Amino acid sequence: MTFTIERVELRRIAMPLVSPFRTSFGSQTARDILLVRVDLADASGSIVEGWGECVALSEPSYSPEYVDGAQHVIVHHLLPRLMAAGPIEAADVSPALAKLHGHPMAKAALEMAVLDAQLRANGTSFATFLGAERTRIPSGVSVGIHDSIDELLTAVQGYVDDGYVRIKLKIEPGSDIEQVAAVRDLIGPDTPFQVDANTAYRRTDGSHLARLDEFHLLLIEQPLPEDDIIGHARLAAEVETPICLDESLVSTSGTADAIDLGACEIANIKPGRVGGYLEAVRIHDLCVARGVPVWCGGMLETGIGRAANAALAALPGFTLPGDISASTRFYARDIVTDPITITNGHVTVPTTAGLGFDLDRDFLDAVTTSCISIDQRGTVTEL
Ligand code: NPG
Repeated sequence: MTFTIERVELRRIAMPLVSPFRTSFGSQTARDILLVRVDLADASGSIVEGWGECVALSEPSYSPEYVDGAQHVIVHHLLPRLMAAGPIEAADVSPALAKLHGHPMAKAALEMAVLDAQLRANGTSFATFLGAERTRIPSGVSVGIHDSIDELLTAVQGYVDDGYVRIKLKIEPGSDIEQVAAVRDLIGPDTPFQVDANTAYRRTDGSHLARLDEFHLLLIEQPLPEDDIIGHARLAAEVETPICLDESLVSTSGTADAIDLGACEIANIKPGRVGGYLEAVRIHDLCVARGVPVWCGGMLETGIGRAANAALAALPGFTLPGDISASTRFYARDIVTDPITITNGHVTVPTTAGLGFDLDRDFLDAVTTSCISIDQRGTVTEL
């Protein structure tokens, strides 16, 4: 079934974080998030609404995208193409936008909104649509860089008490070996534990990173700059701990190359980074065929993206716990009435029609900072 896009709404929301989140590329205390609402009409003219969440940050610090740029490219470049494409379904979004380079997070948000609307129209859950096999998934937590080891251990202990089954620690030069040793000591030898460098190291850091081997980590995530695939392959040969790529993986073909070169022993899949959930599934399928374990990354999503990620992570190739923590890990209150929670270290995969969330409209309005509407002719109206 295909649909006509009647109207698109771009809404910005301000969401304070419960505690600052520091990575090697910066510290965040709040998220400025772009939400996309599409109103689709089916052949009989019935309208169904769908929502997507753009994971771009305020600044181009994780990748070249940033939220103001994402909004601009959607209004001025992506939507005109999409509206001109005629009746569509979610699978048509990426091909319709393929001539426009880059901007995967903006494209992903549009595809996501169409997918949500389409699934709601069909009364199908995202998990069913994907062929997800599990009803619950293990939940990992991502722990930021802390000023002192005492503060770090207090934070980690809190997450262990919350039940998280896997700890991921952000590292950077000067905040790595000692911190990893202290956390390993606290959580014991059996708790799954991994680190994430967000590109903070250089090729010459191989022998330093090999010092992490003794802590039996699941993986070292993205130690080198995203374009340094050969460097990651060399590092994978030098370090026993498996090398996992995040920022480097932006497409199925690029992931295949990284695997072939020996640079990607484990893959972090983030739908926003690769241009959408449908490309994420293709990367998952490739990794399964190549025997590469995958896990689902997170971008501090609200209940919209968190619900969709939980369904994606229920696919069989996601054999490692993902960064799909409870909504309360980052937000005191979510914009959905059914926020993701964890029970015995696991998240229940949503089963409702659509991507699997129900908006809390009053709270959504309360956190909205701006809202525009775009009609089929491209006319923009401030709401
Ligand atoms: O649980 O949503 C989460 C956060 C997981 O650490 C996390 N994300 O580099 O993977 C990352 C990091 C990130 C967050 C990157 C926000 C970019 C933006």
